[in-house]
Amino acid sequence: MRELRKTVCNRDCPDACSIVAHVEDGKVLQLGGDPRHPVTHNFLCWRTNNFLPLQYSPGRLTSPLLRGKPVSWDEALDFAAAQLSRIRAESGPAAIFNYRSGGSLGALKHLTDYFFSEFGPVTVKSGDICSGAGDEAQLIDFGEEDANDIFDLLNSRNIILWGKNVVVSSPHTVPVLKDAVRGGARMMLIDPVWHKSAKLCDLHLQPRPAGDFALAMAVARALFERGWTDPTAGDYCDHLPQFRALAFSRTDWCEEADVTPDLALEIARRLHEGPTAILVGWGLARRLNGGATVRALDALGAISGNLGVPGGGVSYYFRRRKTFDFSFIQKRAPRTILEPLFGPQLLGASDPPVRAVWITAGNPVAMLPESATVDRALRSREFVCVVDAWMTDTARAATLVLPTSTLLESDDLLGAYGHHWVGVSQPVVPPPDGVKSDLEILQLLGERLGVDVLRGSARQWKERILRRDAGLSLAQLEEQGPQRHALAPKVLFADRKFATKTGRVNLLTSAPSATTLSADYPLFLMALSTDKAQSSQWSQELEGPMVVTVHPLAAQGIPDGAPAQLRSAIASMPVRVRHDERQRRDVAILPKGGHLKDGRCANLLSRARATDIGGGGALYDEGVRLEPARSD
Ligand SMILES: Nc1nc2c(c(=O)[nH]1)N[C@H]1C(S)=C(S)[C@@H](COP(=O)(O)OP(=O)(O)OC[C@H]3O[C@@H](n4cnc5c(=O)[nH]c(N)nc54)[C@H](O)[C@@H]3O)O[C@H]1N2
Ligand SMILES: Nc1nc2c(c(=O)[nH]1)N[C@H]1C(S)=C(S)[C@@H](COP(=O)(O)OP(=O)(O)OC[C@H]3O[C@@H](n4cnc5c(=O)[nH]c(N)nc54)[C@H](O)[C@@H]3O)O[C@H]1N2
Ligand SMILES: [Mo]
Repeated sequence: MRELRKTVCNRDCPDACSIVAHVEDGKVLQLGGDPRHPVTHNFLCWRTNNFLPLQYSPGRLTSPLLRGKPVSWDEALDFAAAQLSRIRAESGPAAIFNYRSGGSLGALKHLTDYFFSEFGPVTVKSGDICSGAGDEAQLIDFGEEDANDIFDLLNSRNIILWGKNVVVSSPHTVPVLKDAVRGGARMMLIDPVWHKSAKLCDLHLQPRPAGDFALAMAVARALFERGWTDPTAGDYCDHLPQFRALAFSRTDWCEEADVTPDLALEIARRLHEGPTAILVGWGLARRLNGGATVRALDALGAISGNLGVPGGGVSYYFRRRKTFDFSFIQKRAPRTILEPLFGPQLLGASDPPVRAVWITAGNPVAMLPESATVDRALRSREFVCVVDAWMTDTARAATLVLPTSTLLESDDLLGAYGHHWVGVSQPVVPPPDGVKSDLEILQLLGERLGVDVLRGSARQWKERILRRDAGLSLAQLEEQGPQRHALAPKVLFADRKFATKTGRVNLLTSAPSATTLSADYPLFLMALSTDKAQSSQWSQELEGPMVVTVHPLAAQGIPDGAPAQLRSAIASMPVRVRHDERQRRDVAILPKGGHLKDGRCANLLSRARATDIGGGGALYDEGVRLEPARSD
C-alpha cells in the first residue's frame, strides 16, 4: 500500500523544503512538495524531484572501503581509531583536520565538530567558501545577519535581485516574487549573466563582473546629488560624511561598472521610491572585492531609508541557525585552514604538518578551487577518511570511505537560509544495510577512542539543540511539520537599532581595488549553480564535455556546438561551446559541480584565492580563454 511520509530537505539550499515521499513496500516511488508548507508551496525543485535515481543508484556505497577494498565496519572503525590515536599521540591533535561542508545542513552535523573538539581539539576550517565575505560584510555593517520575513516582499514597491538567480538557486522565492509583481511591485535584476530570472523582471542590467562596487558608488552618488537620501540617515548611520566623500571621490564609477549613467540613476530612483528590498545574491560576494561589494549594497539600503521598514531590507542570509544552541561545542581549535585555500594550506601546514583529514558532507576536490592541488594535498596525507553516500572525487583520494545516509534517510533538525521556518527530517525509508548515519559512525568511533560525548539518540540531540525560546517544540515539528520560529521579527531592525557597538549602521569608508583580467585570459570564468545538480551531486549521468556558454564574439571563431579547450593560467579542460547573444563578451559560463574524474571540473581552472574579508572563495575572478580543440 502506498503511504505518504514527510521529511525536510537537508540540502544546501535556501529553501529547506517540506518533502512528501510516496513509499510502497519500503521503497520511495515519488517525491513531491508539501502543500501545507507556505514556502514549499506544493512543489519541489528539479534536482530534488529527480533525487530517486541517486538514492537508488548502483553507485550508492553500502560498505566501508579501505584503500578501495570493501571491509567490515569493525575493521574500518578499528583502523580509523588506530590512525587517529597514533597521529594524535605522535604529533598532537593539530595534525588532524576536521573538514565539514554543507552536504547536509542538518543541525546534528555539528556533532562532528563537537566530537573532534573533545577528541582534540583538532585543526578546523576558517572562513566559508560559500558566503564568508557576505556574512562578514553584514556583521560588520549591522552586527547581525538576517532578513525580513520572506512574505514581507509583498510590501515592496521595488525589488532588486542583485546578483541572484532565484529560478535556479532559490526556486521557492519565485512564487512570492511573482505575487509581489502581480501586486504592483517592479523588479529588476543586476547580474552580468543573462539567466531565466531576468524574465521575471522589467529591467535587467548587466554590469561588468566585479563591477558592482563601482555601480553601487555611482548609485550612492546619484542619491546624494538628487537629495534622495533619507533625511534621518545621519541618526542611524556612522561615517555618513566619509561614505558620501567616497561616493564623490570619482566621476567614472559608471565606466568602471560598464553601466550607463541613466541606468545607475534608475537604480537610485527605485531605491528612493521605496520601500525597496535588495535581495543580495551569494554569487557577487564570491569575488576578490566581494566583502566590499556587499558592504556597498548595505550602505545603499541604509542611506536610502530602506532598512527597518516593511518591504525593505538588504537581505543576504536568513539566519538559519538562530534557533539552535551549540554553546556546548567549545571553539578552541589550535589551528585553522582557510577553506578557499584548502589545497595550498594543507600542503604548506607545518609544525605539525596535517597528517590526517576527516571529511564530512563535503567534496572539496570537486568544489574547492585549484582542484588538482586539493587532490594532491589529500593524496599525500597519511590518513584521509571521507564519510559520504557516493564515490566522489574526494572519496577517491581517501584512505577510508564510510557509507552514510542520504536526505531521505536523514534524522535531523533544519533551519533555512531563505526563510524562517524550522523543521525536522525523519527517515522516510531506513538506510540500506551497511550504511550508518554520521552520528552512529562517530558514536562507534568514540567507543574506540574513549570519547563518549555523543551518547544519545538523534531525537535526544534534537531536543538538546533546539532552543527553548524558539517558540516551537520538537513534538510540534514532528506532528505538524515545519513552523515559523519566533526569534525573527517580520521586519528586521524595525526600530532602526542595529547590533553594532554603536547601535548604528557602520557605513564603509574606502574602496577596494578594481579587479581586472589580463589580455591573455579575457573571460571571467563563472561556474554557476545549475538546476540539474546540487553542487557536485548530479541526478543524471553527464555525457561529453561540459558546455561553456559565451557571447558569439567571445568564441574566438569557434562555432556554436563545436568542441574547444578552455584554458586558464593554471590548467585547461575540454568543453563544448554554446553561443548566446544575451551574454556579455567577457564571461565564460559553466555549470558548477562537474567531476574532476571526468574532466568536467571548473575548479581545476581556478586558483585558490580568498575574498577581501570573511575568508570566502574568490571563485569567479579567474580569467580564461577559449582555444580550438586539441586534435589528440
Ligand atoms: N539548483 C541548485 N540550487 C542551488 C545550488 C545548486 O548547486 N543547484 N547551490 C546552493 C548553494 S550552495 C547556494 S550557496 C545557494 C546560492 O547559490 P548561488 O549559485 O550562489 O546563487 P545565486 O545567489 O543565484 O548567485 C549566483 C548569481 O550571482 C551572479 N554573479 C556572479 N558574479 C557577479 C557579479 O560580480 N555581480 C553580480 N551582480 N552578479 C554576479 C551570477 O551570475 C549568478 O547569477 O543556492 C543553492 N541552490
Ligand atoms: N567553481 C565554483 N565552485 C564552487 C561554487 C561555485 O559557484 N563555483 N559554489 C561553492 C558553494 S556556494 C558551496 S556551498 C560549495 C559546496 O561544496 P560541497 O559542500 O563540498 O558540495 P557538495 O558537492 O554538495 O558535497 C557535499 C557532499 O556531501 C555529501 N552528503 C550529503 N548528505 C550527507 C550526510 O548526511 N552526511 C555526509 N557525511 N555526507 C553527506 C554529498 O553526497 C556530497 O558528496 O561549493 C563551492 N564551490
Ligand atoms: Mo553555497
